[in-house]
Amino acid sequence: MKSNISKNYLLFTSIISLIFILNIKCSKTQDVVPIEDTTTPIDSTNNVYYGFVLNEVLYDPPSGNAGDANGDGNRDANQDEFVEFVNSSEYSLDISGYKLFDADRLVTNTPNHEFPTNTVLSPGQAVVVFGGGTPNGNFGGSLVFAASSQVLNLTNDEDILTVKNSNDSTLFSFDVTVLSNNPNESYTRFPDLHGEYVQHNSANTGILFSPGTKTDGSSF
Ligand SMILES: [Ca+2]
Ligand SMILES: [Ca+2]
Ligand SMILES: [Ca+2]
Ligand SMILES: [Ca+2]
Repeated sequence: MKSNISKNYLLFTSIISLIFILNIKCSKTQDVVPIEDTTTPIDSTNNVYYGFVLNEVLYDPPSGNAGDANGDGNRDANQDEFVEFVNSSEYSLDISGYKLFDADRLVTNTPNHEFPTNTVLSPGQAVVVFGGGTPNGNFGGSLVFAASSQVLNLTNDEDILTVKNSNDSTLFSFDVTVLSNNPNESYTRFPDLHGEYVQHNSANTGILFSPGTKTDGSSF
């Protein structure tokens, strides 16, 4: 009888422990998990990382008012550049300490942008980093930053954007060079998140970029 009680008690505590462990695992934020090699240029779909997708890049803001991507009323070739990432996972994603570099800054290991502490992306949420200025708008409810160094410096004719995590491991890079035809619009994955990179206007006619939203202007 005593033995049965012990067995039942052991079974009970084991189940409780298992539930506890599973619960911790589910509520925890998840690190980015590479699902493919990402050394290939951006004209390939290989550089998709589970949970942190580079969905859109504007390295060549259109001239004139049409190029005021950050919505601050001033078109600036550097300030209106942006990159858009999306948490495509079902977990919250802590990107604190993630860093963005252009080719020059990678050499000197001084990031163009470093996400501040407590930067957490909800499942499905986007984050946009502009080159600078004072971003003004809703941007689909995404997190919005101006680059911490005040410039992304994505050189139009030849450059590489590199993304590192908080451990300074390279997650992936985006090679502008293969697309360096002065598009005066962004490159976006189309369909969003999973497609190849295309010029934005070919995904949504007349719309040159969509910081924080899908190509059709809806929220992620
Ligand atoms: Ca540029
Ligand atoms: Ca602007
Ligand atoms: Ca550059
Ligand atoms: Ca977009």
